[in-house]
Amino acid sequence: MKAIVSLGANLGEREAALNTALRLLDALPATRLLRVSSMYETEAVGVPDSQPDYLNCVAEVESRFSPEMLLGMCLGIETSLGRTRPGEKSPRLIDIDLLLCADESGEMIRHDSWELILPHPRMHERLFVLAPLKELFPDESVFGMDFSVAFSECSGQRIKPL
Ligand code: PH2
Ligand code: MG
Ligand code: MG
Repeated sequence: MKAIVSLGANLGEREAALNTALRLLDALPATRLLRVSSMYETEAVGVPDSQPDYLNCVAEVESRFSPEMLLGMCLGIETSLGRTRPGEKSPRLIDIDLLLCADESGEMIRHDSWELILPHPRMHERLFVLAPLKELFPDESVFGMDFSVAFSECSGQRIKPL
């Protein structure tokens, strides 16, 4: 399958954390990194308090694992980079989320379990996801899902390429 992964960090050495996470993703068994967007400095979106800016990027990955298995391995990479979980929306050293997956025929995979919802339910509200995604998919469509309207509707969020 193919997966679109979102990476973010707003604590510590953010750029190093994203680069290490990307390297570890590519080093997972039966998994390889296909493409990575630029990095963007972004305002923290949807958090209750004021937080440091994030560094964000998205990547396209190919994997023989299921979405849930791949997510489990992403969480393992987060832990290996020192991620702790003091609260749900607290600042973090690294966050790796699955946004979208497609099966071997390119068909988008829908999934809804306690651990994982695909497509990611909040991706449409987040310029820090959609701007790097547009870099990889310039026609604003990924796995048959059009994100052009969503992209134009969240254009107010502060974001700048690194
Ligand atoms: N992640 C969140 C909440 N808010 N804001 C930005 N800019 N970037 C993120 O990666 C991010 C966020 C929850 O994971
Ligand atoms: Mg997240
Ligand atoms: Mg996460």
